[in-house]
Amino acid sequence: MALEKNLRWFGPDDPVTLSEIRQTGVQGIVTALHHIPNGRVWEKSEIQHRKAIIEQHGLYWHVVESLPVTNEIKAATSDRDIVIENYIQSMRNLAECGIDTICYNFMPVLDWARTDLNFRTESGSESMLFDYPTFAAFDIYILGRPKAEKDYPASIVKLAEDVFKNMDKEEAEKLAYNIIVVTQGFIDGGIGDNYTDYKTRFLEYIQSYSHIDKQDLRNNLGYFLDKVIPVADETGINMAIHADDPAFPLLGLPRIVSTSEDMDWIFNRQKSIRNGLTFCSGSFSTNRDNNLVRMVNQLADRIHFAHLRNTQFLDNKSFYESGHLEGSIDMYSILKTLVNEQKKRINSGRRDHLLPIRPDHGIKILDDFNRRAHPGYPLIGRMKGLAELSGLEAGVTRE
Ligand code: CS2
Ligand code: MN
Repeated sequence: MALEKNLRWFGPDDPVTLSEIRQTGVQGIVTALHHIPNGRVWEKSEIQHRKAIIEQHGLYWHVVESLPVTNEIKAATSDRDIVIENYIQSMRNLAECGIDTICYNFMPVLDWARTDLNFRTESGSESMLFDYPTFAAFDIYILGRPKAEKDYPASIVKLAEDVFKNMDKEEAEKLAYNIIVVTQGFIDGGIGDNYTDYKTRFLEYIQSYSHIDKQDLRNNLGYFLDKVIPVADETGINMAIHADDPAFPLLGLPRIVSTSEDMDWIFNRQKSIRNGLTFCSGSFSTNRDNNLVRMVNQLADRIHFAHLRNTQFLDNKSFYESGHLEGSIDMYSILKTLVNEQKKRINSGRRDHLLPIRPDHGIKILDDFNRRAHPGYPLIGRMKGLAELSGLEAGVTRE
């Protein structure tokens, strides 16, 4: 037995094809019905159609990433019950089609955040960087969020000012466009290219959370879990909440899936094992207070899906994606825990013992420079990550 290997595929519009993915040796595809607007029901016919395409390529689909939890639910607007009803219907439809794992996140407004999508490394490959002062420059000076400077230490505000002064107009606009549009649009249908006034739209979104603090956001997640986890129990679906990326508050908005304490709160709210997580090593690692090895051990029995990648820490909360094995986190110990967890599940007769993993993101290398792919999702770089993780797993298992 081995951990189930997957790659993410963004559907028929993804420049990376299923035949290419098949050649990397993975068993499964992790995907979503990206063409269905957020909050609408995923009809069975649509799910079956997508599943058939994947299976025709000799691949398997049982993990959804993501069934988006929309703003109505996160911010508890008056429409949230309607959207939750739709969510539940999608869960039922997925279960009837044999899909048993749903990854989702509860980050308000912004999913993952990076300030440089073409960060050159020494070897000439390209990675992604989160530079905290640059993010602050975006927030305070480019977006102009009211009172934004209050959310940063004075030293960061000072650095941000310098960053901003050294940028020309075009660079400033590109930074905003990358953060608001380029990294969000393709993920779960955030603000896409269809908005010309994306900065205004983005500020309005942030504004709609002005009355929501950490406890309120937790209550909104709790409300959602109270409705969906009983359905997960009934249908056999594993719900897998994704870690915040980065795992600390941004833009003055609370983040509640960042630490061990957050995970305890979530799992106490609904005790069923179906209420689980997507253990994203790269995301959790960005909070320096997190001890990843301890976390993976504590959370192991609720890990329904794992995203594996490494980060290299820099000063001031900054970091870049350093590949899958190299970097600040101990991937060996993480994989070892996952391999042991799989054994435990098999021995105790747990049916969900496939333990799907995927290399999260990849570094742009070699022929990736001649090909199109979404930021973070180049084929060759991800395949390198997959190979490294698979090799490490083989060693851990043999040992
Ligand atoms: C992903 C996340 O690309 C990525 O960084 O790991 O964006 C993830 O797909 C979502 O947060 C899950 O809802
Ligand atoms: Mn992830």
